[in-house]
Amino acid sequence: MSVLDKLKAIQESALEDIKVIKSMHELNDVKAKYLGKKGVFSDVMKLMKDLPNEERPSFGKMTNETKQVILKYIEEQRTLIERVKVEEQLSKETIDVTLPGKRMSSGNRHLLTQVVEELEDLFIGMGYEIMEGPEVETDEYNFEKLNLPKDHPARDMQDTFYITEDTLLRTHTSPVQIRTMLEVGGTEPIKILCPGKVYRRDDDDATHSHQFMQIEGLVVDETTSMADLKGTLLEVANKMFGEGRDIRLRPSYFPFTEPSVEVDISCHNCNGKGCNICKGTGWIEVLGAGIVNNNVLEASGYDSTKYRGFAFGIGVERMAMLKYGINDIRQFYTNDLRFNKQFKK
Ligand code: 2U9
Repeated sequence: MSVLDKLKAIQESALEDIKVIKSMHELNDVKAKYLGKKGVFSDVMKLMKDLPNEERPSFGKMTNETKQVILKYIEEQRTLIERVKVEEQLSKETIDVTLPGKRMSSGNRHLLTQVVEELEDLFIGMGYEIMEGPEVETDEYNFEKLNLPKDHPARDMQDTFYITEDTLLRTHTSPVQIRTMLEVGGTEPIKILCPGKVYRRDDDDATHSHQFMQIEGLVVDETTSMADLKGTLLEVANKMFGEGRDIRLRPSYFPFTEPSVEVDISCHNCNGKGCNICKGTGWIEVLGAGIVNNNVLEASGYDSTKYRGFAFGIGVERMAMLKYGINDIRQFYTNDLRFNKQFKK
């Protein structure tokens, strides 16, 4: 067999091998078989030494041309394998537009979060700053500086979760106001809203929970008065329970405010006529408030002959229950989606 015939035979057998290949790794094997270092051509090159000198250049040229042709076959087959793979994938991924769609369910904010955010927006609109603080507090910030001396009944072990003799789970967000007053150092006015979780040693039932959300507000400046407090709370009543609400203040007692008031809103359900929500009175009690007790101002570095303040406290669950007609506070904490999803906006 002439050298030329031998090269032709190699080329043909390579073509036979290559055209049936279906995977990349087989193709790489065949490439190594023909063009690799120990491949078929390494044997061919050995023939060179038996050739007369003048035939060697043309033999070399022919060998290279054959190699190029085989490489071309390999590359063509590679393209073909890739195309088949893409086509297979495309046919597998075809979308059947006639299939019924899957309903995507989206979540929503918890009702308590919604009510807190609604109140925050309202107060930010009136120039308040939102302040937060720790839930584990000292007895001093939670009680002492709020005019609740050591023998005050509210400090009772029955009502408060004590951690040590001096540390406890805060029973209201008022220590956040104390911390702010101390930070400002009695030199500047304050206008803050303090939302957060608070804890009391209550037995849980439809209207009580050992943990609940409070929002307290505090304004301290040189001129503020009961009239400002009343105007602010009227705004809250109208924004939270609908335009046309009225409020009334009844005398009350809190150690941290003097005078203190309990605030009723005219019933949004019956417009004051009397219904089951307002128990026939036309009024609903929604929050407590008052003028900051001078002892409280002084205990946190404010000169009570120069500064005055008003403060209020809102139980967020109670406000949400009244607004949305919810009759059991435990609904807020059980994470029953049938409840939670009713408040999707
Ligand atoms: C400072 C001074 C005064 C906050 C106040 C109330 C009245 C009040 C209740 C509402 C429902 C608690 O969640 S509730 O049970 N709160 O009635 N809170 S005045 O007075 C302060 C707070 C901080 C420095």
